[in-house]
Amino acid sequence: MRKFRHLLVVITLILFSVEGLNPTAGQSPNLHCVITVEPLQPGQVSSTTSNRTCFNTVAESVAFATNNRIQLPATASASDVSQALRGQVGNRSTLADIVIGIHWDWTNRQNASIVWRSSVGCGPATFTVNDMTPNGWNDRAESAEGFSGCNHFFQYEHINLGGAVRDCNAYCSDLGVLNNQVSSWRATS
Ligand SMILES: [Ca+2]
Ligand SMILES: [Ca+2]
Repeated sequence: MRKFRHLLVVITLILFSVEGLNPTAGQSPNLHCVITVEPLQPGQVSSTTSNRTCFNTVAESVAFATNNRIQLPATASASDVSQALRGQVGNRSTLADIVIGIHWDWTNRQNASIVWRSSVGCGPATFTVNDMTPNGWNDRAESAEGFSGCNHFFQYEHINLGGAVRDCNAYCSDLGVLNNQVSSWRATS
């Protein structure tokens, strides 16, 4: 029994020390995540998505998302980020480093975010994520922005592009009745 207790203590210490590696642990860490999304292929109902990689600041998440093409100070605001992304060059890359859209937890690009990136922008490609639950973003977004030719960033109330829909065009500062309701999305040129 004592051995088990020791084991538990060791496991707990390991978990705490991993958390302790995070320099800003305790200050809402890892709020800003990046997911790679593949272009929708013929016959697919949803794009293939990667696991999330998360950071403490949106400057870090965007640097990661763009393979360091866009590097901003840690204090960069969400609108600084948006402006930098609007100026990103090209819409096709050998790397999955093109940001195609961002969802924000609150209105006006505030609080946590999820950055969607790919190797190509909209036009050459379209994107559909038919269920945001595995990405941790079901019924969460309150603002949304499309980039890289994704001029129609559709937000849907339910999974599988169901229920009410809103086309954000380039940007929805406030998803209105769809606040904390969005469960799937589609991006096209
Ligand atoms: Ca929210
Ligand atoms: Ca929903």
